[in-house]
Amino acid sequence: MLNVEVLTLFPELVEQVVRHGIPRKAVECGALALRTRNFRDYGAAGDRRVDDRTYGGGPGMVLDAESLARTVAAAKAALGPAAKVIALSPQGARLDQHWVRRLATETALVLVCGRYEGWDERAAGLFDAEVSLGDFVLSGGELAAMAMVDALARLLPGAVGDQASVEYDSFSAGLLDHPHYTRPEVWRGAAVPEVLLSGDHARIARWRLKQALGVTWLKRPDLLADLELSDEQRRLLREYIAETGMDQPGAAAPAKD
Ligand code: 9WO
Repeated sequence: MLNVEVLTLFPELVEQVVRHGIPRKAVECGALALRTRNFRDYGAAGDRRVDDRTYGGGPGMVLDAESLARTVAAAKAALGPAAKVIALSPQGARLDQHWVRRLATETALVLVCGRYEGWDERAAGLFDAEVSLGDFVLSGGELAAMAMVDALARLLPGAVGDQASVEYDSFSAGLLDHPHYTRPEVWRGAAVPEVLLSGDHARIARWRLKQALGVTWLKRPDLLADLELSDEQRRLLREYIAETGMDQPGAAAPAKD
């Protein structure tokens, strides 16, 4: 059971994440609880004001440290002192599936969503970690927090009907996903690979692993560099490279004559 509190000026935005799909199922089956807490209910000035002008001048406002600290304290009082406090910001460490897997084993998380130009730097000591989805700026941390909740929800036991589909998913082995096909067998002249129609499950599994290795080699050689491939995986990748006639990571397919 994972308890998540999201601290935000836009609670109704964040609550949307559990209205659909896997996050909704995770809540329904009791694997996930999502609550929001509005900084405005903890305004340090005694009113609903939680932002102030920046020292040093310039445009823009920042969340003041005391309002943020009070909101975090209320969240920790609700969730218990073991709750990890994570801020979403472009300054954070890059979130990846390793991080998501580790966070999914926690019992309580507080996700802090900044707005405006961010928060008073003196409040950053309240965070156990700062996390970023990538090198871009949003108008606030909410969409990043929602993405995190979604990524966490699908790892919680019970949330995904077929747990095998989580295990075999993209990134489960540090690889990109293999290609997928559905009906019809021939679409605009393009046929489904014969092996997928064979009913030979061992052969299909081998083909899929080979494709996953090959696609990762082509599109994300950096991911492959982080892996220790087994002898079998090496052999499959060599086969993929031989079959597709490409011998350089990132190389385009040679022109067919
Ligand atoms: C605003 C800004 C304005 C001019 C130049 C640089 C600037 N940076 C920011 C900024 O970082 N604003 C943040 C808005 C303050 C914290 C919450 N906000 C946020 C979070 N924007 N983007 C994220 C985010 C979070 C996770 N992954 C990617 C982006």
